[in-house]
Amino acid sequence: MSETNLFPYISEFLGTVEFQAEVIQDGHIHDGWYIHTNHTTYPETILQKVNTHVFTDPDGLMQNIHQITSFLQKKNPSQKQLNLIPTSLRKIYFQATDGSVWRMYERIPNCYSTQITQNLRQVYEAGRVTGYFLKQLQDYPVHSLNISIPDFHNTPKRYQDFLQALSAADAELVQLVQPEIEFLHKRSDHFGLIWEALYEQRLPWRVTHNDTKLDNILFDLNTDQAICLIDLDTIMPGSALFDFGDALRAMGNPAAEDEPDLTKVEFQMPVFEAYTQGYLATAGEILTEQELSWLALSPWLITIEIGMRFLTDYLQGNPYFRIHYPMQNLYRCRTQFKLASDMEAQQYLMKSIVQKLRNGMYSLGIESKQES
Ligand code: GN1
Ligand code: MG
Repeated sequence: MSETNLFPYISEFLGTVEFQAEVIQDGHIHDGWYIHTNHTTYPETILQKVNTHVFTDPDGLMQNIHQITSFLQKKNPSQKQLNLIPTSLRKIYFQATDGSVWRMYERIPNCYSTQITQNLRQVYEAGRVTGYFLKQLQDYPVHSLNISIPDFHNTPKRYQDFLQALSAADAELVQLVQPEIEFLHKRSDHFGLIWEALYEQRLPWRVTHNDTKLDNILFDLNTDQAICLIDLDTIMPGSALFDFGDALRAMGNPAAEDEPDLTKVEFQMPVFEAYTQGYLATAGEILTEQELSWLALSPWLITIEIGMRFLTDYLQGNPYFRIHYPMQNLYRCRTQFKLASDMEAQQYLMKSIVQKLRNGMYSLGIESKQES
């Protein structure tokens, strides 16, 4: 969409302003632009056109974002975070006559996000801010949230979707992905682990972000401290383990998510340690025994789940994740399966790192709550 075509949407939020728009390249789901304007209160903003094929209840989604950001703002007014800019009719989003849904956020100044981990300090910070998010929302009425994407981290359901895509796919494609198919079949008995524990109340329902990869965290340009989580679309009831696992599958990889050369993709144990340390520093005191005991396991399950989603999309002709070249979703899947294999090989070490950090936590007087 060209700049001039954005004017009607921008003016819904900011009135008549002069502006320049810069396309945001890195989201897989929505269209987005940085908007620079001569507006006195909101000179720097982010405009997004919500993908209503993925988010079929945009109103429910926007209510979640509004409620959660307002709640967080009240809890800690000094914490910088994403804030929605209302329309001139005081609505939290704008729905155009063609049905398209638009929203605008204030852009937080002097910060950056990155796709690839630059140092362990940054990783620690990412863990700390994600644990803080969990902790700040521990008394939010979790089941009042709308379900923006049903079954988002329902791994057994994702496996069923994969099997369905497989049975409908071209024989040639199926041939090409034989190793990936086998990889999934071999591990499928374990896919229900977290989801079933949640439903059986062995794990607590929590407000979770559900997309905690590194590029969804803002860092302060001057201090490198993590400021807040962004991309709040998938905030829903879930398990803390979804967020912990998803973060590590993304941060533990020193290469790109679609790196075709798998020798460059290797799960980084120092990243696991630094992230866990940061996460426990904020969330450690509220996690249950069951959550703590699965910290080493959750990155493995979530990594497989997301790899499986990329593979399903590839088999279906890529209707979901935005691609820039035909093989991209298959390459994305392969990096995930490589990371998951590394985690399998290092599961024992991962467990012992969690144990060591937990012992440190106790010695600092931060005790975890027992399972409720
Ligand atoms: C998508 O929107 P984005 O690019 O942050 C996806 C996540 C995946 C991620 C993989 C709503 O996230 O679940 O983990 O791509 N979001 C949705 O990079 O499906
Ligand atoms: Mg997203």
